[in-house]
Amino acid sequence: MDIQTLRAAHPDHWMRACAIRALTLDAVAAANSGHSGMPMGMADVATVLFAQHLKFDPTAPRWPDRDRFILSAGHGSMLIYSLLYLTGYADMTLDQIKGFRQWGHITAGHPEYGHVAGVETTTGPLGQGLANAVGFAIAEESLRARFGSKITDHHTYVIAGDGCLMEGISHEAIGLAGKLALSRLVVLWDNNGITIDGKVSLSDITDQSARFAAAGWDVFACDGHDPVDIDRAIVAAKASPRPAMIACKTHIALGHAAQDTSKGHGALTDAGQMAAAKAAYGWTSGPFEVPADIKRWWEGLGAHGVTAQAEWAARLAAMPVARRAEFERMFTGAAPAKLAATIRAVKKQAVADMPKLATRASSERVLAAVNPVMMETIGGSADLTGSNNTKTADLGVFSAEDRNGRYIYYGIREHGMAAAMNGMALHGGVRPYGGTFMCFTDYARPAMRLSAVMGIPVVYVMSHDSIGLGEDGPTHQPVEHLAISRATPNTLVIRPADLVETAEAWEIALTEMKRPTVLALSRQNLPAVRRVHTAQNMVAKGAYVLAEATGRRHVILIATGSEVEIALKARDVLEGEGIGTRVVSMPCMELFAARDEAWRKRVLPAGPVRVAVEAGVRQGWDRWLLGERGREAKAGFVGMSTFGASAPIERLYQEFGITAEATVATAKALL
Ligand SMILES: Cc1ncc(C[n+]2csc(CCOP(=O)(O)OP(=O)(O)O)c2C)c(N)n1
Ligand SMILES: [Mg+2]
Repeated sequence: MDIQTLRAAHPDHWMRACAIRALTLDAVAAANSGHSGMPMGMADVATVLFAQHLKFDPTAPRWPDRDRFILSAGHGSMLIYSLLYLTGYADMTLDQIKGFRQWGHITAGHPEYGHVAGVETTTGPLGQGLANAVGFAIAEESLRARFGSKITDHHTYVIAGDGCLMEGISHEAIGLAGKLALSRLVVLWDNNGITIDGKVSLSDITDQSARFAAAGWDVFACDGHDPVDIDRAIVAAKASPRPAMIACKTHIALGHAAQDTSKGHGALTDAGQMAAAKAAYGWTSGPFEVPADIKRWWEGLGAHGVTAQAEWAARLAAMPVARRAEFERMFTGAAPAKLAATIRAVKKQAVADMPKLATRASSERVLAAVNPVMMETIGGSADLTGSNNTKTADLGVFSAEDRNGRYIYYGIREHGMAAAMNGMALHGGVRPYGGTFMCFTDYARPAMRLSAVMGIPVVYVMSHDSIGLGEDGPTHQPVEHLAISRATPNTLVIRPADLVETAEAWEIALTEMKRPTVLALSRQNLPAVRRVHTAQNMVAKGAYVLAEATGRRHVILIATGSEVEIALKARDVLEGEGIGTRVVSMPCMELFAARDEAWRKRVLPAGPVRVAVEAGVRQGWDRWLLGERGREAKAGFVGMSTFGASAPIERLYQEFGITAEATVATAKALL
């Protein structure tokens, strides 16, 4: 690659793009860590995108109708930090650039949502950003259909690297986007042929363009260092009626001694080589210095956005008051006022009917009441709609033909579904929930973890939550999955026992603003255990006394979900033998832990024998069994310590010893 030819062909563009390259070199050198090559290689593409296409307003970074720019190749974080600094996002000061990757700075190693406006999603785990973008584009289509293009009319641009495209999640994301014909989605592939281990050809010979085309995308290509060619490709990609991928042929670490090698991927800190690269660029400014005329040009780019934002705000203001209020509410993420009354009505009816229902079916009943009053919900399932009970009659199906539908057939794409839901939640204005079997949280987990890292309220509807699913056997029976979900910080795991608890669980999930919720739901029918109506949300307390001991309290049985029924039966037996027994329902450990000590002590007083009953592994339970003044000698656990087996449910509970008899025996042995 002849740098001098590039410089001469488009001298102004060249220096503007080199501002990104120089800042990247300086910041990575100062941090003595990071990734220089990707921003240096994609600087031209990013410059053209920001200058000629991206609709953004640095003074209103949360403007709902901005274009979304997603750096899926998150290791190249200095690319987005440079862009935000250059265009004048207030938070992205030069000090932040200088403090790249240091404690207390918003310029984290990989871009993190919430640190700085302009970073739309947390990236770094390769492929996630690309899959998030599918959700962003779905949210845009959905809101445009419902509120019109005067209010919602924007694109989602993604920069993805070879790594993003090699990751399995890309397959799910690309397939989903192709089927849904998400024409506002434009992926700019940093086609540099290099990854960490060496050339891409060491490990991959996929024809990426053919792959995208096969999934229903339009595919374009450009010279990723020629601003005219880049612009031509982006113009074409935007005009295409299908999602578009542009293969941008680039040189990693352009102009550096490490150009076109895997060395160029990482931190380029050699002072001599840095100086040589800058000399080749014609960049004479000192470290972290950007010539005033170049900085001014970058800052001027936002001006179009300022105007567009003001015009948009005027259109919003002109909307009928109620519709406008609804749009604004949906973007705050706050639930509609009607939700509380809707949940209360479901609970009242449940206590009147006392239905024997699987909690997955209870969940469907709740959704049938909630979806009509909460227009922002977008439901879906990874090809288990009938099993997860996620589709209610009113939703309609979101498709290329009907953008008004609010149900998504994600196909067998758990990971892609979870990442798309993250994108939807991040886009704002919609509230996604999606289902699969609890066991396949494993398939969705990298994206579920990112919901938690980012603190976004995605709802995971995970049915078939134990050996209680029966004949499908141990491959489908979750055992460790409750523990894994509970081990994930900033995640609510709720395992309701009946329709009332399920309604309360949904109320929590749909009013939560900063955490994902995992709803663990049973396949098998369960009796109603809440027999008296309370307006209060008892699940929100985490754990509560469901049945009190008569007389002196010798035993406390603590159970969740489908095992609450077993605990209640065990209580009957123990009480019959004169052993006073309390049953505590503990649908959500995280919420219980967050309650004050007084409440926790009231529910779990020190003294009695404690036995937990849950058809999962013990991990996670010891705080409630041994801590808070429990004692080893007085604590027992009835649950799973192996994988399950294939058999009818009754036999499985017998064989694995999760029964009222086993619970009674465990308790008595500890008395
Ligand atoms: C899921 C995941 N696996 C591995 C990594 C570690 N990693 C970071 S960048 C990278 C190579 C990516 O290659 P490419 O996307 O081509 O980036 P380039 O070298 O071109 O900048 C790897 C393996 C990661 N960040 N995420
Ligand atoms: Mg690469």
